[in-house]
Amino acid sequence: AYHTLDTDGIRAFLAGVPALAARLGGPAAHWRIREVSDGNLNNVFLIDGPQCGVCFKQSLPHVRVDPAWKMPLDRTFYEAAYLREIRPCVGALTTDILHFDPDLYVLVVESLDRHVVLRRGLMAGGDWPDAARAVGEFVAHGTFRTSLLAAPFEEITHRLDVFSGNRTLTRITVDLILTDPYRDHPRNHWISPELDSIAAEIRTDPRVRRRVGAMQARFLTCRQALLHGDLHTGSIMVSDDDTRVIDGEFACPGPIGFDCGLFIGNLLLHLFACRDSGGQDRAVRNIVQFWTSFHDTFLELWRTSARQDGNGDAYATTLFRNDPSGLRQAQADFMQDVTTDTIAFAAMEVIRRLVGYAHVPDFDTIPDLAARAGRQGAALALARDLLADPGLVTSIADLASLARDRTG
Ligand code: SR1
Ligand code: MG
Repeated sequence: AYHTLDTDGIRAFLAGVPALAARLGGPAAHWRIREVSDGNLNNVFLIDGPQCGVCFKQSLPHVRVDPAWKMPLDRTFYEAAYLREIRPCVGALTTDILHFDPDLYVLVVESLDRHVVLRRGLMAGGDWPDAARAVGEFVAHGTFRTSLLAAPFEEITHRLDVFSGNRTLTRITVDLILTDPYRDHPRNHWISPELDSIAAEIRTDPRVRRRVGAMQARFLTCRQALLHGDLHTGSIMVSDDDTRVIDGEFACPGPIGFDCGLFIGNLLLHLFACRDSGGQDRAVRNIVQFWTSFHDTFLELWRTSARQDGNGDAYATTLFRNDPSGLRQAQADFMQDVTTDTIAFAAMEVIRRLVGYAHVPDFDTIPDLAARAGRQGAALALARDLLADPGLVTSIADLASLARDRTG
């Protein structure tokens, strides 16, 4: 019997789960309950007890920020499934799942109340020198270990098939990221008329259309690994000495470059929103550090698996046992494909966050609307060029330095 819980309901719910009540400690009446809902979809509360805190998340039967947009409740089921699948792969780079209630679609995880959301921290001018490296490690471990490089196809397809059922949120991704910005749709919006012409150019350029079509097919047909599916800077919590990836409700099988592209796309948005050169330098450094960490960790996992006669069915160890240079070339080819996907998905993330449905607040730090539109237009022009000309940049280092040049 699903119903949306208010603070009294949350208190009663937690008191009724012995392990959670014991974790919080003390009498339930003493628990402090705060709503911290920040994303577009769910209700989120932090509950502090005398001993410990927990984070409570509940699906709503609609989009949180748009109650007229009705939506099935299954997203916390997939987030719980993702945490169960990924936590053994990435350890403390994500949160520990404490409880899932399949009737109320309630997910309870450990509380990160000494952390801040990376996007908000970056907007305030903060610097977390280790965060991008940690996110790269998260993506490398999470994707390698759920790919056919790591285990036989029977095991991997069985694990990925669960997430093929995440149709509600995959539909959101297909519409909001991969389709709507490239057609006339009432969900698309932007404030500044200065963006009209670049938005129109993006829709009418036949080279962009061909590339977007190819990336739609890539997202929907390339079941390379289990993806987080919504890896933007609002899905990352940071403290001085800790980084966690949260909010895995969009988890689905897909191309690894989709996760990398969304993260880099959001760092590009932050770069274009930064007006001081120190902030721009940090944004570029974060892009390069993320990629280096992802790339090096992924390949190290692959090499280790090959040395230990890993039993993945793709790039099977037996093929390369006496051919180390062949393995190195195969790895380079594989990574070039991931790089190409990453650049295209990063461009598509930039576009959808500026002229699609779900915008990002990064540019709100520029109070002058004309100046803001100038920066947004420059980000859109870069994204358009990246999609129109796949040869414009072929490495993430070149992408970061071209973006830096384009910030003026
Ligand atoms: C209706 S959901 C809009 C966006 O919010 C989520 O965080 C995802 O990014 C989704 O595309
Ligand atoms: Mg989210």
